[in-house]
Amino acid sequence: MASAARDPFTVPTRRRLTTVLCALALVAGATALVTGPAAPAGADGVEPPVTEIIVTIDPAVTTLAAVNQSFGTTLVAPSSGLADTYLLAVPAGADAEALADTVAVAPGVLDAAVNDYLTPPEIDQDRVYAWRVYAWGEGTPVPAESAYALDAIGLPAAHRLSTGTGVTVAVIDTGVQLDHPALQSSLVAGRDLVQGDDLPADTGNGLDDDADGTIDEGAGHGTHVAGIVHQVAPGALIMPVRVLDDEGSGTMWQAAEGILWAASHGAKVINTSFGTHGSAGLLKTVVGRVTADGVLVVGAAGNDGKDRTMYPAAADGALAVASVGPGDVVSTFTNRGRWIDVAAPGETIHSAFAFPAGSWAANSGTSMATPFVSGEAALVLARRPAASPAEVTRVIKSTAVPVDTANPRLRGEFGSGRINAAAAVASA
Ligand SMILES: [Ca+2]
Ligand SMILES: [Ca+2]
Repeated sequence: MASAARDPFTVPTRRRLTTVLCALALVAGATALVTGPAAPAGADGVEPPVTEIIVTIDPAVTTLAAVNQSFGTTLVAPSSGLADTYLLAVPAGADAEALADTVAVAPGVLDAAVNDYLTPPEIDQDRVYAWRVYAWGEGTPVPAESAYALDAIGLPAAHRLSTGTGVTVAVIDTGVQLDHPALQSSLVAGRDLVQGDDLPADTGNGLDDDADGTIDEGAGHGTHVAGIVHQVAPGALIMPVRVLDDEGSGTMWQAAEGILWAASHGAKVINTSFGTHGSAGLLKTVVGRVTADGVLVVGAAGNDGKDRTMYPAAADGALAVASVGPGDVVSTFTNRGRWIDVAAPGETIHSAFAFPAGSWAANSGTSMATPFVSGEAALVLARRPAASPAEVTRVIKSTAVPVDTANPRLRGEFGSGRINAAAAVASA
């Protein structure tokens, strides 16, 4: 089971979008527990140099042609949803960062930044999480170590009032195993922005493309996240949008395009279990845009174990989600701070997995906590389809349970506290 090696998504050398994944367990048959080979700690991936910049202009002052002429850049693509915003290739040999700084202060340029890499927080080579994988089977019981999560948020009671029927949740991630038996019937058409096609499958190529010593460490992340949304909101539809490759790496532009695509194709909730610690102007703009259009963005807080903002979670309008374990004790890996909105279970979370195909696995991370909140939002929206992102946020936050008592040394660092889906649905 070579698959058991998929590990932490992190943001290695460059400011990649960090996805937050943790430990998964794989059990073959009903008995054998198989743990994959550990990833070599500290082996940072080697990302190719950034060769693109993202530029927004004021068309009353300048033109794209004038920018390209001045700086030797060439158009790669216009934004699919933002006016006057372009992805440009820098001239061969040019330093993208330096060029972005120069372009940013040119007349008529409103913003210019490098098209940085992004990754899920779990893909962090300094933090080795082991996926624990279980073979798929109808009726496979949720392991006891994982059952606390569903109880903590009052899911059985919530499901008596809502299962999320009629609400589409987009999972912007590594794709989803499209024929996974747990998910197949819930999936709607999605988009693969890594390969540029309509099949956002969550697959690996068997190669260590980023030369960090771990093969396809990103693959499986999106399937696991989608499986959590499905457990929380089994009546909701899931829209897979692939912006991260099998090494867990994507770009700011791909993430932004994925969010825009989902919002314009019917998603009411967008799950972003990845992020960047770097300059995220484009992501802030995109979150603002889709929020104004009535779409709620839910984002992982990150797995750095400290007060460190990650985008899109920290963007205005997005719901930032931290992680707690049993008893509402906050996870050692979770990011924290005044910018956090809520916390959700994120330790040893049992969900669908793609390696081997059709399996289940357990993992930990703020990437796992985030889809609990996305699923909760779907439960609320099924009851109140016209609710705005701000109204859904208000319901989720006002019904959350404070965690200060369980974490006295971290008072005020986890927003409104741990979500309570039963209370949220009852008050929706
Ligand atoms: Ca790798
Ligand atoms: Ca690969």
